[in-house]
Parts: sequence; structure tokens; C-alpha cells
Amino acid sequence: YEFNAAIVREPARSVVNGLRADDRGNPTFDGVKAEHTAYIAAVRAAGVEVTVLPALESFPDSIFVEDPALVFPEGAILLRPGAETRVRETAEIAPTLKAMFGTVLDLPSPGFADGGDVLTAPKSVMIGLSARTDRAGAEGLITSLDRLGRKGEIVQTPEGVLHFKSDCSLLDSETMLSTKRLARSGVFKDFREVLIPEGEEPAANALRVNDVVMVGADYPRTIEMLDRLGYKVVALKTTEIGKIDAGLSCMSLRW
Ligand code: CIR
Repeated sequence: YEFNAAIVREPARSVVNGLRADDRGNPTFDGVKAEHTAYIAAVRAAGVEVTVLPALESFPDSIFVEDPALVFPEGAILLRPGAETRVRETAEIAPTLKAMFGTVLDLPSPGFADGGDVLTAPKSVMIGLSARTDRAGAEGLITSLDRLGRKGEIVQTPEGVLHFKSDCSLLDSETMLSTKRLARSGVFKDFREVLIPEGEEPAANALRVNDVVMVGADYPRTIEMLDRLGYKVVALKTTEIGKIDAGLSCMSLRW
């Protein structure tokens, strides 16, 4: 969770048509834009140098740069998103990553993997199988991680949850913020677990950046809990991006 640099992408007007599992109405472009602007400011305020890429009108979900790639200080991996409308986002971000990283690997074929399913923890990189990340993709990713000197571990995303990280985030090197439904599977037995209060599940996609934890402003009980545990919480509005199943980690690639 210690980062010097990040990449984000401006939302396109088409973001209002972003993918979603349940339709709770379209987000507004201005609302998404405002949430994104505040997010960039918060990441910068946490001490990170942020590169802002231009909007891609043909890719409604391209604001969620976390999904088509994976980055580490030692190199980047170009992924293959599991949603048909998002696969070509990889080719769009590839030139930027090739300019910024000495090593850029391609996810081996076959299979699919979304960055939202990948959680970088201190001892391993956890890869959640989901509707977007299949076993072939996860196994291919383990090979790529190996080439970067990282150990990958395949785990399961709860049924009906978009991404593994929709339900968890690293709070510090020993502590995981998780929904109860995910923690129940035992995946975080090597961590201290902090469980999301019932009804605030989307708050699990929080984002630790250097000394702050960014949390969705719509989740007061989670904010209060983290505050009480001594974390420096920055509350950010995620109401509009939440309508297209996104949270705080989705909007950046960090290293
Ligand atoms: C999608 O369904 O792909 C987007 N509407 C939301 C992606 C969220 N990304 C993430 O959790 N990493």
C-alpha cells in the first residue's frame, strides 16, 4: 500500500452506459466526473504522482483502469478482461505502460483475468476466480507473476460478487478489510480481519494509499469503525460510480 505513482483515466461521456449487474439507473456524467476529480485529488494528497490519461469514448468502463493491467514496481502485466466490451481496453493502456515500465508482460493465452480480482498482499498476490477471471486466466497470471518474482495464489470470489476486491482490501501489511461473506471462506486466515458492518458491503472496496485509507462516504459505520481502529480515513463519494458496480480501487493503477 506504499505507492509513489498511479495512472488514472478520465471518464468518457459514455461512462453512463457502464456495465452493471443490477440496474439502479444510469449514473450522471457530471456526478462521475466530480467523484473522479475528488479521487485524483485525494491520491495526490496522499503523496502519489498521478498520470491522467484521456477519456476513451468507445469504452464506457475504461475509467476503471485497474482491470486491464496489473502493475508492480518491478514491471507490469497486460491482462485480458473477462467482459467482451472491455477486452480491447488492454491495447489502449499498453503503450502508456510500455513507456513507463522496463518490463511489460502479456497474460498468456487462453483465459481471462480482471485486475479487480487481484489483490497484492505482502506474502502473495491473491487471484479471485469470478465471472470475469477464469481458472486458465488465473493460472496464466501465476506464470507471469512468477516471472516478476511474485507468488500468485488462486482463491474464490463469493457467488454474485463482481470482483474479489469488491469485497476486500488491504488495510496494512497484516490487516484485511473484508465482507463477512468473503471472510467466511477462510481466505484471510493469515491476516487480522476487520469485518464490514452488515448492510455496508460495498465499503469493502476501500483503498489504502500510504498513510490514509480512502472509504466510500456513503458508509458511515465502516468509516467510524476504521477511525476507531486508528486509521486515517479519507471519505470519498462513490454514489455515482457505485451504480456501475465500481469502487475506489478500480479507478487507478498504483505502484
Ligand atoms: C465493470 O463491470 O467492469 C465496471 N462497470 C465496473 C468495474 C469495477 N472495477 C473493479 O472493481 N476493479
